[in-house]
Amino acid sequence: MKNNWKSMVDCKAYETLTLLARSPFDLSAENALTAERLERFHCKGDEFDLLYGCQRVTPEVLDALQSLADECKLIEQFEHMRCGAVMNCIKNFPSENRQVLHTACRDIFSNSPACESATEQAKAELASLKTFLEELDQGRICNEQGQRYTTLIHVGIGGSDLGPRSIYEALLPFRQKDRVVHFISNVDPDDAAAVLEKVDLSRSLVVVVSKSGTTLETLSNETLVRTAFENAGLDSVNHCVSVTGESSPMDNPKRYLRTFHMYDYIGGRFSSTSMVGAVMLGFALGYEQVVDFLQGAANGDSAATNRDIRSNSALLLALLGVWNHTFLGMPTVAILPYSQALHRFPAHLQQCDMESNGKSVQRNGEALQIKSGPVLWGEPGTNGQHAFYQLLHQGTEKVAVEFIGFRKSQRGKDLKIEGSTSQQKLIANLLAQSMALAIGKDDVNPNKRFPGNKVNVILMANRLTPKSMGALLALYEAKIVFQGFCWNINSFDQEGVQLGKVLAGEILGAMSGKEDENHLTRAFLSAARIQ
Ligand code: G6Q
Repeated sequence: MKNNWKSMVDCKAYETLTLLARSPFDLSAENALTAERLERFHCKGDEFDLLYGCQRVTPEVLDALQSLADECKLIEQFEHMRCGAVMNCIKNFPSENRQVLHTACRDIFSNSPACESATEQAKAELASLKTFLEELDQGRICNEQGQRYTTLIHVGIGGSDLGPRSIYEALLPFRQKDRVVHFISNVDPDDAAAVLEKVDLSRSLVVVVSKSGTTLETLSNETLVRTAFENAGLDSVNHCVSVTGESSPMDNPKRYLRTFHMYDYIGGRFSSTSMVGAVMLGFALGYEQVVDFLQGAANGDSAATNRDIRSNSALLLALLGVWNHTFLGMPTVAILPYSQALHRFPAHLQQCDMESNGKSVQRNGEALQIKSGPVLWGEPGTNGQHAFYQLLHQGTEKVAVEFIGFRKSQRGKDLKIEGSTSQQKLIANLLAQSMALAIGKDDVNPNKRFPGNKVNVILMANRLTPKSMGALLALYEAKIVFQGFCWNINSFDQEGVQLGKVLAGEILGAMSGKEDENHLTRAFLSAARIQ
């Protein structure tokens, strides 16, 4: 990449939007929300429809957002990314300098993939996964007693944990009989101990996932797990597979039964559709379901290349986010899935979004003059309603809300109680919250007044399946990438996590007596009463 993409502040549309933001549409005005508005501000997607009538936008604002997308060449940049341009870089400064090709992992259905070489690598890894899964199914890979493996322990952290874990949780009903996955991520020894206490090691496989093969937490947890195998009289090599970068310290056939590769052009937090997620999902759900998941994501990527913002939900969601954050000054976004299965999805998006767009340097190396990514957080509804929705409705912080819902329940086990099923109650609550946030309610008692005008969107699909999960993941990944392009930041590195790692190393050195304590290390250890 030449690093000469335009920042949105240099666009004509930026001025137009700044002006329009002085008097945004008032959702709380009488009859502001009409059937016509809700129909009109509705973007139909392959899996998810995006309902955005409860945004403070008018056709004029949408036209200006379209101009912004065109002037910033958002689609061209997305296409460049998919084709293998080096976009993970900062001009004139040392940086990771890498391609950004997570989309290649699922671009396996097209006869002309955007980046053929990367897709070939993805296909080769998938073929090797398929063989591995067949060997497991047929019992050709089995334990010391010839029994099949029923449990997988997934060891990894950050991008090597959050996405896969949230997707596994989301797709539990699609699990194969007698297959279960447990995750260990935190270096807190209690995390590993809690998992090791509940599994039958003799029937357990372990997948150690680390792109670098050097992550402290993952290596420590791997050692804890391997020690548990050795203590149980089992050879850990027979039970461990790895997912790692080629020629990393974990790319070692002497230590692992099998190794699957991920490549430096796939960022950790964007790696769920690579072997990072696929090995675990393949074990749990079977190969065909992995293919469905990838198909959903591939369809999502293709849909994200549409230039018309009104027909491209990922791009539209990104631009509405920019409108809310940059122009209307909303500092946070709440992701509120009305689906218990998605209970870890906000945690995954927290990383994917905030590690990508929590930046203050532009791609040209200059300081950013506007705000970059918002704070993201969230919990499933309706639990959240009984927790923090008070602040959404009557607090002083402005929160942009993204609801996610499904017309049908995932497991189909429901009952009509007092005239409605639980799924109907769930959906009724979602729609009611969207409406209440937008229109508000006046009252003579100020404490019972709802100001309204609180922006929200609804992403609505039929049912949470491997395919719709893949689509949802790709939609959010594309949203994050588009926003990074708008703000002219490099969404693909994470230098901000380095300093803490270095200092933790120094403190550990001092604690084990290997390094002299510097005065600050000593002060912190002493204040915390750590010997
Ligand atoms: C994600 C980050 C980070 C990474 C973890 C684990 O984009 O790079 O969260 O995934 O630090 O790294 P390894 O996979 O190298 O162990």
